This record gives sequence, C-alpha cells and structure tokens, in this order.
Amino acid sequence: MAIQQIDPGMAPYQILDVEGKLVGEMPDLSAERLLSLYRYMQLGRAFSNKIIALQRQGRATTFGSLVGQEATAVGLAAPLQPQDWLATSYRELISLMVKGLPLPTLIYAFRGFTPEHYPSEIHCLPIQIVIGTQMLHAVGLAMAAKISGDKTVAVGVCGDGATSEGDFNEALNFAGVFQAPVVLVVQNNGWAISVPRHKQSAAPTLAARGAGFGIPSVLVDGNDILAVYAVMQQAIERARAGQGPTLVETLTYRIGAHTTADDPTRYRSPEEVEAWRAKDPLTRFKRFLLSRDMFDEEQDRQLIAAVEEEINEAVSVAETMPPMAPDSFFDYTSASLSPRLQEQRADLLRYVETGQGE
Ligand SMILES: Cc1ncc(C[n+]2csc(CCOP(=O)(O)OP(=O)(O)O)c2C)c(N)n1
Ligand SMILES: [Mg+2]
Repeated sequence: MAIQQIDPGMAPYQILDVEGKLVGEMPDLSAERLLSLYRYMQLGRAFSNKIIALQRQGRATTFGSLVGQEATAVGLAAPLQPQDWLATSYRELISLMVKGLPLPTLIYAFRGFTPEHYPSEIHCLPIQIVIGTQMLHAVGLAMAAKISGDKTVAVGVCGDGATSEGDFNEALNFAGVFQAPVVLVVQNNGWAISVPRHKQSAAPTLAARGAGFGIPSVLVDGNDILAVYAVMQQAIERARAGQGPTLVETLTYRIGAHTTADDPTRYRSPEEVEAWRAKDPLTRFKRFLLSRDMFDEEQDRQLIAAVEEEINEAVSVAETMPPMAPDSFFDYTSASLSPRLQEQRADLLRYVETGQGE
C-alpha cells in the first residue's frame, strides 16, 4: 500500500470570470433581482467605508472592513427564506441587511448594542465576535428545526482563522453525525488578522476538511456573486430536502485592514493587495450587467448616489437613538443573574460613576 494525500480535486466554482464573462450556468434570477443583488453589494461597500469614517471621527466603535468581500456576504444570504436562520461573525454585516436587518439598527450596533432594537422575525443571531462559536449555534438551530420537523435551514459563516478553533470542528462533527439541515460557510479572505491562510491548516483547501467529517463540500470563487448564490441555493435546498449539511469555502480577500485597530502594511505586501483588487467583485458583476444591457453607467452613478443617501439618512436615525446603558448587557446574558454577576454589575456601575473600581 502507499500512504498518500487524498486528492482534493477542487477548482473554485465560477459562473463569471474576472472580466465578468459568463463561464458557467446562470442561476434563474430576474433582471430586477440581479440589480437588487448589485445594489446590496454597493450598499455593503458604502456602509463599510462610512463606518470607518465615523470611527475616525469618534462616532463609531472599532470596525472591520468588508471591502472586497461583498459577493460572498450578499450571495450567502440572498437564497435564504424568511424562516431560515443566519449566524454570522462581524465580517458579514451586509448579509444581515439582505436578511432584513434595518440599516439604522446595524449602524447603531457600532455605538452600542441592545437586543430590543433587533427584530426577532429576521431570524439572525447577533453579530458574533468570539471566533467560531456561531458555527455551533447554527448547527444547534438546524438540529432543533430537524427535531421539530419544520423545514427551516440554518446558515453559519466564519472566517479561515476560525477553522482552527475547536468550536468549528465540533460544529462540523455534530452537523455530520446528526445530518443537520445546515450550510456551514468559511469565508476565506486570506488572513486572520496577521496570520496567513497557510498557517491555519496544511489541508490543500479548507473545503477539503469536510471529508473528514463526512460532509460534502464545495470550493467557490467568493468574488463571483452568481457562483456564491448558485452554490448556496443548491446547498440550502439540499438541507431543506433532508439531505444533510454542506461545507462551502468561498475564496475571497480582505482588501482593507482587519479592523480600524490594525495596520496590514506591517505583515502583507502591497502587490498582494493589488492583485486581489483586480478581481474586485463589484467591478466583475457590473461588467456582466453592462454587457447584458441591464443598466448603463449613468444608472450606476444614480444607484451609488441613492445608496450613499440611504446610508447618510440611516446614520442620522442611528445617531438620534438613545445611547445604551453601560450595564444593559447584563439584562441579556442569562434569565436571572447569579450573585457573582450581580456583584460585577454593581462594580461596573460604581466604576462608571466614580472612575474607580476593581
Ligand atoms: C475565541 C477568540 N479568539 C481570538 C479572538 C481575537 N480575534 C478577533 S478576529 C481574529 C481573527 C479571525 O480571523 P478569521 O476567522 O479569518 O476572520 P476574519 O477576521 O478574517 O473575517 C481573532 C484571532 C476572538 N475574537 N475570539
Ligand atoms: Mg480571515
């Protein structure tokens, strides 16, 4: 016998090449729907740039850019039905908007966060900062749906760095063993802060890791909105039909800094960033739409102006929402507070009032 690597056998699935030419099978989407996907992608980019500007003016908290990742964020959420669940990290904010989160609520999240502003009917979990845990939450929601016999599907999405966490591996294991109706998406943007993808796993692709858990997987070009949409639609419907989980790796790139607290010039080359800029997901999709006469440059300018206006209005609304009370998060941590948590709450309030505490 010969000990050898299992052939990953995967090239990223593509429908549009970098020039925006059709190289695969078009998903069944009306012209109106295609334009709406494009608008969401523009909204995502403008939103990201706006929050960074607000952070620089002291009007928003730390924020992670999503520029370059708009196709993955929009494509992973667009095929979901209203009753389906979505559990994301801090990087897929535009996915939440596609699922119905009002823009002012999302902007408010970068001034503070209180769950009462968060509509429960959109079936989105709050943004997860603790790396990888949302994958377990998605699998849990999917297992609950399966046990209660409804046709709800859950989507969990994390980054390439999250795949090294125990939680990610446990989520895949549970999903496989219990055949949960879940789609687990790894948004591989090349970096986990300053740690490159190749230091996360020796596996040739992150999608290839599904095999070890008995989960079918797909590698998709994450800067190709149509490919991400088509793959997600198929995986979601597979789950809904009782055929179990799917692991999806979307290959994309974080063009901006990890967050407003990061300086990526310290660990990666400008050449690498420029090479990925040339694969911009918005340019690619726009070229396709122009080639199909779905809109023209003038309409594009109008669309971008309308998106910017929508964001400015949402910022005004978010800035008139009352600031959250500093101790309000204790109200949402558990049904009743243990003595230790009550003590911590009192300590926090004392600190806020006097500037002194433990
Ligand atoms: C459990 C845990 N460990 C460490 C961190 C600090 N941290 C925040 S973001 C990040 C990198 C995550 O990289 P990746 O999963 O690739 O997601 P990306 O930021 O690239 O979208 C780390 C280590 C954290 N938030 N949670
Ligand atoms: Mg990453």
